[in-house]
Amino acid sequence: KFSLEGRTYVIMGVANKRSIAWGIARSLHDAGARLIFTYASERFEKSVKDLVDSSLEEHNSLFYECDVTNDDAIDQTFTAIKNDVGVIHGLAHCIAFANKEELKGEYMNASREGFLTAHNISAYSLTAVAKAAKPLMTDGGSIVTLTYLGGEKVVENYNVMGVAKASLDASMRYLASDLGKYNIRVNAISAGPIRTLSAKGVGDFNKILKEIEERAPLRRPVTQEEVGDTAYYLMSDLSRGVTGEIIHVDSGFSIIG
Ligand code: 0WD
Repeated sequence: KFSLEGRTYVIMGVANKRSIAWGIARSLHDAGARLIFTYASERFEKSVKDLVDSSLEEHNSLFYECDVTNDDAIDQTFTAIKNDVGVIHGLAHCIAFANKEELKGEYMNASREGFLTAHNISAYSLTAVAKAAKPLMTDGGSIVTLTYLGGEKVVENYNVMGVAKASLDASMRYLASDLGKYNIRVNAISAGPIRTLSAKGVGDFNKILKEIEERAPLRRPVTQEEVGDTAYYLMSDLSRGVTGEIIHVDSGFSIIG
């Protein structure tokens, strides 16, 4: 139930060693999984490969470019993965983007273009990659996406990204409904705030972290490793009865009113 040996997982969204996707990669690697990394553009290729080579012992990882705004790129990536490994057992979708100017002030000022960009990259991409990954999950599978409290409640400055996360959460449930008959599960992890490249774009991020230290039941922020271990649970057979669920890995902050 615990080992992921003999299994292959696609990890989308490692930008650097602070990325939540990287915490997931390490947990799955430690459990014996083979990993496939995708990155948004050539710009990230060397840094992702160097990070994997220098940090993961005895890995036989594969690497592919995949810009999730491009349907052809998604098709090409999953066709290449199918040709190279055949079957995959899961996919971690750790991708989001909104223009920085949308992540401060009032939500009402969201531009049409900013709204569409955030939804395109942060929400629609899950549906597009789930569809492309399905034919490779012939032994069943587990798809995990990363969401945030800002999709359930109003979080200051999160604005259009919160609305995109609400769309992501709903997409996750509809996909869980579609894919359950193929024994493919789809779940989300709602992570507490973690200082990453993406988090830098959110206005007053320090204030958000401080509030966690003061008010979250565990009185501390969560780490990439903690999110990684929950992803490991969701990828493993331990969670075989769980689908369409949002698991909060947030020091309990979401229960506080
Ligand atoms: O506090 C936080 N950091 C939280 C993050 C709290 C709760 C949730 N999350 C979510 C984010 O919204 C996102 O969905 O976790 C996910 C991962 O975010 P992260 O680890 O905080 O951020 P970062 O390290 O910047 O990774 C974001 C990835 C990058 O990776 P790659 O190597 O693939 O480029 O999203 C990528 C971004 O470049 N990305 C894209 N990937 C493919 N196609 C695209 C794109 N068009 N745009 C952005």
